[in-house]
Amino acid sequence: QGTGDVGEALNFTITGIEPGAGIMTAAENAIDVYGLDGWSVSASSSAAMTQQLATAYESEEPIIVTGWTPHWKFAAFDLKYLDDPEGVFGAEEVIQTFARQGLEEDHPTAYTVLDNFHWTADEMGEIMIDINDGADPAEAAAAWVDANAERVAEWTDGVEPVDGDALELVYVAWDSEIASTHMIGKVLEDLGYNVTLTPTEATYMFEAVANGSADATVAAWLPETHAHFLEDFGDDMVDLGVNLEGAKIGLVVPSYMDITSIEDLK
Ligand code: PBE
Repeated sequence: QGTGDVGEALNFTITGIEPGAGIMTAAENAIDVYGLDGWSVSASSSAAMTQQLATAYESEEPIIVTGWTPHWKFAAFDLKYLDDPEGVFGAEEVIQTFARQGLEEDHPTAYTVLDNFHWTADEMGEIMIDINDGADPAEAAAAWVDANAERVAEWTDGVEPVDGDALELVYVAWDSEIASTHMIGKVLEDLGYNVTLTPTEATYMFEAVANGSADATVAAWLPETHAHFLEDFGDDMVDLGVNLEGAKIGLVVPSYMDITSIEDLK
């Protein structure tokens, strides 16, 4: 199959996720930067994207998705990132935690735990894979917290338990963030908080933390993916630092496809 055929076979469409995700903006930029005339990125949802990926994969059909790591799809399917010689999708990303102003004074226990929270892509992957295998996110998170008491103790060591204080974490329903938010939410529940997990769109996630209507998010991808949100809201949030290293975004295809670079889509 010549690379020109890939575009035709795909109707010149990259399978995207939720509008508002940083990776959607990056994919649009890639179309510009690489001069992929006629190509577009279809917006849908993360769940729809992985469904289409699974369907294509089963019949070894071509598909290009907006993909990211950590994600269970790399465990479930044999996939590869397309090379990005222009660096449109950035290099290595990290995931950061942001709190609302005043959280440290109002809820010092939660603030300390969120500040301490740091784990690996593999650890996040354990929960994601569980959820993809059919576990309820809350149950998968609870099972992981139970099985990883030593890890959790690194974050909770020396903090004072509370008695039912309300706490709200905001996130977007990306698979990675479903896993992390449910996990840290469970840790905070176990310390006595009455935790609400609120799924929303990316802009509102940052806006809610910036205007103080939510307490924190563990779902900020930097330095590239959410840079534009940080410009808008960064000054009004408290940066609690990196909670995961080694994240990445890009265009992802099944390994059986014979293209290797975004340039091959021209
Ligand atoms: N993602 C997952 C998000 C950040 C986390 C890569 C889909 C985004 O593109 O904004």
